[in-house]
Parts: sequence; structure tokens; C-alpha cells
Amino acid sequence: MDIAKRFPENPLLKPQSLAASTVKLQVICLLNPAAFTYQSKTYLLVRVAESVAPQAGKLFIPVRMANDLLEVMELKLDDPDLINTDARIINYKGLDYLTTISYLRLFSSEDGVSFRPETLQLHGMGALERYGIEDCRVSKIDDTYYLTYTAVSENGVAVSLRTTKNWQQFEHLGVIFPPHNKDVAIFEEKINGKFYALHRPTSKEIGGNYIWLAESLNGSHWGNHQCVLKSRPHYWDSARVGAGAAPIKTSQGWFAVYHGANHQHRYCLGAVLLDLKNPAQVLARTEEPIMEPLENYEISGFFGSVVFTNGHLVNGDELTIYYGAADEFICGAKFSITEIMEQLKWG
Ligand code: MAN
Repeated sequence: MDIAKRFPENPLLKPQSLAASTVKLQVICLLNPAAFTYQSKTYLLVRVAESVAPQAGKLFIPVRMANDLLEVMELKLDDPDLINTDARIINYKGLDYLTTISYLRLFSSEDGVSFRPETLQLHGMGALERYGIEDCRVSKIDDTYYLTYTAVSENGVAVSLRTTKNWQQFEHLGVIFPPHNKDVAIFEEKINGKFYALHRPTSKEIGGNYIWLAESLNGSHWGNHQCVLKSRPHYWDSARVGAGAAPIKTSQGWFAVYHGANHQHRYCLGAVLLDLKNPAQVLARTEEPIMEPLENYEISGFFGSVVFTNGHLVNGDELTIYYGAADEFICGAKFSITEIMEQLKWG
């Protein structure tokens, strides 16, 4: 059952809200923000997807070259070497490309509802981030913020890590989960002295798009991988599942919101409860989505029928989820954690 209390102000941010990072491009989508508080303000680290303004009969592919500078490939739509069936990805002469290039842009707010852009922009750096960086999670442990985000290049879709203490200087630790992997959420507390993270490798032939757990001694080298949560045939999450933001510690277990999609690429949210001492053990899971695309701004957009979250704030029982709607808009919704817990079906 959809139990989200959507902000009446939704969408909070639209592509028109922001000027592009360069005159060569325009903002196509604002989506999938990380959320955190810093010095008593609310911040969103928003994924901005940009491309060249559309022109009849043409397709433009923005990529970063070896020196990190932007270049734009121009293709003709009737080119027989072009396979163009998905708004997000194309194949040209046997190689995959993205139709937009994403970077991360910081927005701040006093009230958690009205956000304005800050100057900070984080762009892809190096060979493994050449097609852009996406869908960041921000986890705070002690005084360090860990930014885990999707790093896309011709080598595949991986997860990179940057850290910061002050949102001015960043350390780029490179790829921490090699392709194909996404949706890395680091727990905001060590368990038995170790870092823990949820991640989502993809296996094309055997297995699927399942959520895994990994451990680390330093936050950048990960091991002891275990498969935790699978997609479920005939359910709303039959094709893929992936973690949202950092799991939330409750008296009953680690409470995690996740996204699931079916084979029609309809993205909804669900929740799962993991054992406090051994988070590889699933205690309970929602049967029905706790949120599904219902509003116009969730159903139609760059890629319709999507609610996707990788950022939330917790205040007692109140969970504020920031989410990407239809892969184009930034929205917000409130939940009661107790109400979600009541939807969980135990083991
Ligand atoms: C999927 C979508 C896109 C994204 C690519 C690469 O196709 O999530 O938005 O750009 O993967 O991560």
C-alpha cells in the first residue's frame, strides 16, 4: 500500500530550475539526490543529467575525454549502425553509450522544501567516470562523509568513493566495486569494528539484480560479500532490487528502504529489516510497495513510472525521503517509520 505523504510542493526541483554546467549542454533531468544535514542546513546532492538540445534527425552523445574535457559525438538517427530503443542508452557500432552525461550538484535549504543551488559541482574524473557520475549516497561516519556513486564508462557501470569532512576538499578513492555494480549504501555506524555496505552487483546469465552485503576495515577495500535480498518472481520487484540511502538503526534491526522494479521498468519502493548484529540476515520485508508511481510527475517524464530514492533524513519516527520522479524531477515525501514497520512481513 502506498503510504507516502508527498510534499504538496512537489516537484521541488525541475530541469528548468538550473542552468547547465557548460554552454554546450542543457539540463535534461534532475534526479536521484543524496540527502544530508551539515551545519544545521539540509543539503541535496542532486544528479544532473545533461545533453545537447535535441535537433531533428540527430542524436548527441556527451562524453569526457582522457583529459576530463567534454566532447560531443554527433550521430544521425537513420545511421544503420545505431540502435536507439531506450531513452537512456544507445548502441553505436557495437559500443554502448549514455544519451546524457551526469554530474552531482549541491543544493541547500533552510526548511527542507525549498532548495537553491550551491556552487559545488562534482564531475566524473578519470577513465572510469567518463560517461558521468550518478545516484550518490552520502553516509556520515564520525566526522567523515562517504560519497558512494555510480561511475559510468565504456568499461561498464561501477561504484566509486569520494570522502570529505568539510564539503570543500574531497579525496577521490576511485572504484570500490567494479562493474556491474550500483546502489552502494554504507551503514553510518561500524558493526563489530567493521564498515558495512549494501551493494547491487548484476549477473546476466545466472542469478540477477540482487542486494549484497560487504564488509571493510577502512571503507574502501571491501570483502566477505554475501547475497542478502533477491528480486521476487511475479512481484512488483521481480526484475531488480537495490538499496536506498544508509540503513537506519532501530531497536528491532537495521531498517532499509530499497527500490524494486518489474520487467516493465516500473520502479517502486519497499522496506526490509536486517538483523542488528548480522545484517546479512533478513528478518522481515514488505510484500507490497510502500510507495509507487501514482502522481503525474512520477508517471510521465524522461523515463516514466519511476520513484527512486537514495537520500533520506530521519527525525525520530519521521522519515523524509527525497526521490527522483520519472527520472526527471526531485520530489519529497514523508513516512512514519512505525507505519512502514507495520507493513513488514516477518520471516
Ligand atoms: C540505467 C539508468 C540510467 C543510467 C544508466 C547507467 O540505464 O539508471 O539512468 O544512466 O543505467 O548507470
